[in-house]
Amino acid sequence: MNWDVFLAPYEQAVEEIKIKLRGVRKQYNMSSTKHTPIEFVTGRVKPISSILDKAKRKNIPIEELESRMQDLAGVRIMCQFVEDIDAVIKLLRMRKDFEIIEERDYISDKKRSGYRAYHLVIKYPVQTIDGGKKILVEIQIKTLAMNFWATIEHSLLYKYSGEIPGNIIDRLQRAAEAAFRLDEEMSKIREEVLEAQAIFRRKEEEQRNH
Ligand code: 0O2
Repeated sequence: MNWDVFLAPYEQAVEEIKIKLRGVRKQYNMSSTKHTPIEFVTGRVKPISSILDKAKRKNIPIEELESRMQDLAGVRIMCQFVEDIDAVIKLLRMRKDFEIIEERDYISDKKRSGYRAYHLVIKYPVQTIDGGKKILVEIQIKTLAMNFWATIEHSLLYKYSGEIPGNIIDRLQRAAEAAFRLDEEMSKIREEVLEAQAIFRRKEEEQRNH
């Protein structure tokens, strides 16, 4: 298996999607009335060691990775408020440059670990020197609080090779509840925050036009 060649279209897809979504954010930021539902975007191609671990765990033969491992290419969209997640989903559903083939709502139905996020799997067309190719990309949409929790839990999973001790699992559950409450509280003051951000944007615009 030549991993560089195999993963090249995934690298390309991640870079292209990041640029497109950052463009969406820029368009919102140029408007003095609209709040951007996208706080920031990150992306990665799964490291080879993680691909091999997951393939083993899920019994996926190497030759079936392309069709069965949906997150070889992964893009994360971070939002300030839970309400923004719905706006981003709507925005993605409207796009014509890829096809959504699956949606997993771990917000209405959180995972047992406490993980919350909205996942979409898309079929994204990339152009290669051998012609066009459609590849799977997983888009995760999260609030900043959801992302904070998932990042910490992910490091602990790595540290303990998936077997996190019971007392830490309990703490993570409590932290997940706290992150949920933080999102709820922030939603309640959302209008105030949006107004403050709009004032700030208008001031910046005035300065730019001076
Ligand atoms: P990495 O290192 O982020 O690439 P499964 O692994 O069976 O749970 P599946 O069927 O591949 O998941 O799809 P799913 O549930 O959409 O999960 C894919 C990715 O979502 C994971 O990739 C994680 O990035 C994230 N994720 C899902 N569940 C959890 C969780 O409980 N905690 C954290 N921190 N992240 C989660 P990988 O390959 O597991 O890991």
